Amino acid sequence: MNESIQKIQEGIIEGRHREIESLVREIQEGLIAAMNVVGQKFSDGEIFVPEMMVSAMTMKLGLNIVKPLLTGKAGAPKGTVLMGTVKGDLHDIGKNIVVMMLEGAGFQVIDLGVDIDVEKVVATVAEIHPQVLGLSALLTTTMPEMKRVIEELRARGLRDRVKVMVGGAPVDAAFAEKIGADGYGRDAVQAVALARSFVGH
Ligand code: B1M
Repeated sequence: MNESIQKIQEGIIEGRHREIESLVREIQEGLIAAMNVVGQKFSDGEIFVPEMMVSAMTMKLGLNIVKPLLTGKAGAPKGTVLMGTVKGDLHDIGKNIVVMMLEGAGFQVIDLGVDIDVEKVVATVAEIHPQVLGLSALLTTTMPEMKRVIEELRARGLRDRVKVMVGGAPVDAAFAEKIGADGYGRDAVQAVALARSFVGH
């Protein structure tokens, strides 16, 4: 068995949570680096959308293999996180990693998927009362949807009932603050830390 996978398994079995986070971060960084190469080739006109899709599908297959390692813990859920990629945006690889890591950390995650409109997000918050709402965006053109969700939560009197965390490659802490989110996760590990801080675990 690959040495890093074996270390991860041992870490999970023995509950060494500090170590596991850095090991999983290494794997994630490896996956993201590969997708960055794909993105660069796309920007340089060396590959086109079909090739980018094949790489994305390949990455998803890889993630499916890693998933059991990331979501192995049992016990009472730490809290509920509602997740989704915003309207107009179909990118879900990063969101799916965040979902897996949150599940692995003991959260119950309701994943609305991609291209989720504001109304759907807000209606689901009203219905299931999650402690945390996580929004992902990969396109600069779809980032404003995050602000719309927050504004709509405010308009319906729901803003104080849920912590909002945002993430995705073009998003940063300054943007999160500007739109009135409660936090920004640079990667899945930070997203888990943030969700934990929101629910007090
Ligand atoms: Co698209 N795409 N894409 N794409 N794509 C980018 C994002 C792009 C940067 C490529 C480029 O030009 N270099 C560019 C955006 C430019 C911009 O907005 N300025 C781009 C474009 C232009 C497009 C299209 C418009 C192309 C076209 O059709 N002409 C189109 C748009 C479709 C749409 O969404 N409406 C499009 C389509 C696609 C595919 C469908 C082919 C495919 C997506 C498949 C899928 O997701 N199921 C795809 C892909 C694969 C990419 C790249 C190559 C890789 C994205 C990725 O999966 N990264 C991307 C280039 C790049 O980023 N290098 C690109 C790996 C992933 C693990 O990282 O998503 O950042 P990431 O997630 C991280 C963190 O950001 C964070 O944690 C994750 C794990 O560490 N995170 C969160 C993410 N969400 C979080 C939420 C949190 C917290 C942390 O809290 C809630």
